[in-house]
Amino acid sequence: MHIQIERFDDELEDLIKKVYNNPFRSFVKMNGVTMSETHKKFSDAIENFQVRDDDVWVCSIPKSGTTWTQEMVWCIANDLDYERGKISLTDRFPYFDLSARSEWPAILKANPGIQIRREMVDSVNYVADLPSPRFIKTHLPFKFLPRQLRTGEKKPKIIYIARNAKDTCISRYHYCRITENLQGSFEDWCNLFLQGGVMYGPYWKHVLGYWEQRIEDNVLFLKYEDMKQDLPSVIKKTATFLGKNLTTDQLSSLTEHLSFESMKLNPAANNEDLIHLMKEITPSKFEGKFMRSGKINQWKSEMTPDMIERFDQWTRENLKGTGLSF
Ligand code: PPS
Repeated sequence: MHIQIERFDDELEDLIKKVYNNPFRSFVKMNGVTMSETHKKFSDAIENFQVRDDDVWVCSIPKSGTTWTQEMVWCIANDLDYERGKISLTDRFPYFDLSARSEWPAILKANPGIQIRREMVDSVNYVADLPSPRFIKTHLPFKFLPRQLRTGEKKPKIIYIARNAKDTCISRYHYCRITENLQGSFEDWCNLFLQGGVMYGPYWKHVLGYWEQRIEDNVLFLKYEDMKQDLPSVIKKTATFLGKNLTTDQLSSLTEHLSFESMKLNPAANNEDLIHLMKEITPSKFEGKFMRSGKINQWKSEMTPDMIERFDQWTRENLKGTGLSF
């Protein structure tokens, strides 16, 4: 994939600088997407990554329910092996592009006391070396995926999880406030999100990039809202997609295992260690948990009517004629 770097327009550049006050963050517009500058260093390795047909990929834009989907997929694919599920999800289901999103060597140099794992600095090679079947998380837009995935040369299972844009924006704001020491107001953040200045944005390009792939046999497109509304149905659909059958008892135990309350208390899946690490790297005055609210329609109480209208208008424009709705 040929990487082309362009300038952000001045207004967006200023907003990015205002909102992110993080010495370890530097964003560029790469092939039309807001990406970490670090991505450039890994783009060849990602492009040429050797995909396997028995891989299972969970893809999303951050804060769409990735962790929830990963835990669901892993449990189904591993016949509900809750004992092995006590191993951290980070190990069971590593984050493919983790090293491409942050300047880990600079972070380590500035914070010699912190524990950085190999997959943070070299996630692509780390995942490459794992035995099959590999369970792989990525936030990369479809067009940034390894060539063998994009071209269909290899056909692993790909599960994309999407969430209402307003709730995704809110969830990401709270998360980044804790882990990135965000500056600026919530309104600034929403403006940044709408303008595509939040990493991996523009938001709808990411979602639609995968939505267009849903016709492929190896792609399953899920929505957070459906998981909230009827988790057993989504579990069944995912099990069928993964070629697994669940008994009624298994379905009910997995529904319980994946409830927000259970996952919040599950140290292998609640990402508390991640929040702790990020806070060590970029101290922030804000406190909070990764498993924060787990609700739909948060926007009703968190956004002004004017902001809601702007998001809705933008959503209508972007989804017109696509067949996708939220
Ligand atoms: S990340 O950092 O991109 O991997 O984050 P991601 O996992 O995509 O999204 C985090 C949000 O998902 C919520 N979550 C859940 N909601 C309902 N039920 C369960 N079991 C669950 N697990 C995670 C999590 O709370 C974040 O949403 P918010 O709205 O912030 O609570």
